[in-house]
Amino acid sequence: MPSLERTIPIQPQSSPPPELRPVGGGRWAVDEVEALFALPFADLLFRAQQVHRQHHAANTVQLSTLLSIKTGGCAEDCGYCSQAKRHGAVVEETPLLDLATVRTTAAAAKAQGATRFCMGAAWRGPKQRDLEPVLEMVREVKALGLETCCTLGMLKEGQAEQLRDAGLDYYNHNLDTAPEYYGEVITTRQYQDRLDTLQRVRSAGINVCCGGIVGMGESRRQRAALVAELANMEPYPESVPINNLVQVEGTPLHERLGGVAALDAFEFVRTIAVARITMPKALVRLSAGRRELGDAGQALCFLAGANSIFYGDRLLTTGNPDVDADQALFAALGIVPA
Ligand code: SAM
Ligand code: DTB
Ligand code: SF4
Repeated sequence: MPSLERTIPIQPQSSPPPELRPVGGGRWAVDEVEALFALPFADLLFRAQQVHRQHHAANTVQLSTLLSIKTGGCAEDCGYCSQAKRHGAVVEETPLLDLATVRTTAAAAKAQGATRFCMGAAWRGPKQRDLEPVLEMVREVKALGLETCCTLGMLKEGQAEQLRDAGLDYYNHNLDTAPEYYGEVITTRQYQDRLDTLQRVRSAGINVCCGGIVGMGESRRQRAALVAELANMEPYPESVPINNLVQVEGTPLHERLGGVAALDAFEFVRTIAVARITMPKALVRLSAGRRELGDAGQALCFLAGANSIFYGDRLLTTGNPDVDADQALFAALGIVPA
């Protein structure tokens, strides 16, 4: 077979890539991030690929598996969430799982190829009596040779250190949306509460996993503001989950948006690309909403610089592509799990 070089002449680039750093002393202005969003689609993806290949191995994707260790009955009022008690029990409540179940599920995730195991609990934040059994879970999962991650809500003084000492590698706590849209989605806690927990995680020396949700009815400028907020953290998060809202019946956002996707797939892909450009070294995780995107949409997300996914048939309370479907997609795209 003739080589590609011989059959397809490679066009030299007409000009060097434009400056990708923010101009304002290292911080990203919302205007600058919005300008990235506004680029022609192919130019945006081209830039994102350039940044991606400077900082990461091409064609590799990191796999994280999620487990809901305590489901439903949450006191908060997050408008997107199936687990808030006040939304009328959209999901069945389940108390904290026992250690053996967590161990077995984590071992199965590892056998399927996951490298990180993330345990999520529907709490505003853990009480000390809640934290003790979770520390045991972290020790067990770590002992299996997996990276450990927890998402337990807001942490109080000293709790991050306990998690670190148990072997926690990452703590997931999302900013969720732009500061100016936050009050439209959640009223029972403030943006500053989220930032305070993230600071506690950072100070304890745990890696930060922090991203948000798009498709909640926010404007493009507000999406840009969320990305700017993440990118301007010092340092920016090691992992950045970008969730496309899963509209769950019974939640206020489902009611507001009527079950109709608020974003087209291209805008979601753009969000991934902008996250990649502004946070070059982060793992950018293509998170909730993969089933709705389909294979072609996901392929564009990988092209835009996503290099991590939630892997396994369930997220917390909603579905996720089957492991077999993901394996087939990786094979079709030549992707190798990292
Ligand atoms: N209760 C803890 C908290 O809120 O921090 C941890 C679990 S909470 C379910 C973790 C994250 O999942 C949320 O911050 C949100 O970003 C994401 N999430 C929850 N429901 C979602 C949905 N329906 N669609 C997309 N992302 C969602
Ligand atoms: C994150 O950013 N997304 C995950 C994880 N962190 C905890 C959760 C997605 C939840 C999707 C809706 C559900 O399954 O309940
Ligand atoms: Fe509770 Fe977390 Fe759901 Fe908010 S996102 S209602 S804090 S489980």
